[in-house]
Amino acid sequence: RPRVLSGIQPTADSYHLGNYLGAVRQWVTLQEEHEPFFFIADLHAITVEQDPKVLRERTRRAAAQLLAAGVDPERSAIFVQSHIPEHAQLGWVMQCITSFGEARRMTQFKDKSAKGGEGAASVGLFSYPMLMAADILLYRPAYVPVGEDQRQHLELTRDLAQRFNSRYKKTFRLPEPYILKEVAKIYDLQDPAIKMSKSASSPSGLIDMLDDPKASAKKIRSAVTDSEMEIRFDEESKPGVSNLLRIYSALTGTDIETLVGKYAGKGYGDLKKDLAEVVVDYVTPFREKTHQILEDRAYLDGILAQGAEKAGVVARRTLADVYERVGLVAPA
Ligand code: AQP
Repeated sequence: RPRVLSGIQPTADSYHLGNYLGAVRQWVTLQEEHEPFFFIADLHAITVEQDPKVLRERTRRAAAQLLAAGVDPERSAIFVQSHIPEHAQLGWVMQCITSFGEARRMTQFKDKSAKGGEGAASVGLFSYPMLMAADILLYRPAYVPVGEDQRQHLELTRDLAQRFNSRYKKTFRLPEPYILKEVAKIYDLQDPAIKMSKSASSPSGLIDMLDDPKASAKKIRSAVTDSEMEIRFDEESKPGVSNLLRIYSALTGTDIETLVGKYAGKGYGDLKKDLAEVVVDYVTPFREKTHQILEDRAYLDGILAQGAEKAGVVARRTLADVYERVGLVAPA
């Protein structure tokens, strides 16, 4: 079975709808036919300052949400990135084969460092894509399910894999991005020109999966649309309505065309009211399940230990190959 690998950062109390639809939901379907490795990216989280107590709590919450979403620990290795030291170790090797210029071209760094100025951003934030390349290449996966915003990092990962393979010896498999067009980018409800994001969205632009469902319903009902009346899918001129249709379609499995037909002659209010109900029905059991899982910390930590054991075997083997190929002397 081909391997899949993906990660998510524990940088919020809850996943938002973009993380969930753009990434995590694909993890659940992919685990059926693949050998999956899914991790909580706590080392990535500390590229910006974190409260240690909150980070620990969020790491467990992130894992609990994966289980609540349907990631099955019997099929998938679910683990915490920092439990596998090879991520940081291979990350260093990746930094050493990346040029400063190509790291500089990463748009996420430009965006994330724009606020405080490049000089204030951490070196870790700058080298984040090289750690991400290591996260991926360690497991030699065939596919990496992510949202559209990660495409550039994945291209860098492929470039680095290729560079390493040709400079030393074929070591890495070139991973393919697995990006579902329909949900690759879920937009902010208040500003449909930007992606739904924990750092850039206002609270009313973002649906948290663990938020009070009533609050989420309200956010859907007050989503920004446009001054026309007609419900149709047109991302250029109707980004707000198109975003709502995408979310509606993804949560119900109804295609957008059918939805447009269903709402012919109806108003934005009808669409929003119905979608608000769909969202409530979707997040309510997810939220309950997550809280239930969080109550049994021993169970959760046990799953993370089991995942780390599985991941560690693969990661150690890859790193040993890499160190040997680079010319590092193995300890006697
Ligand atoms: N709006 C989105 N639509 C579709 N997919 C998305 N992802 C994030 N936002 C959207 C995907 O979610 C996965 C996990 O993301 P992450 O935890 O690594 O954080 P991120 O990519 O940095 O996204 P956030 O949550 O918006 O955080 P900030 O605001 O810090 O950038 C990834 O696969 C991502 O593509």
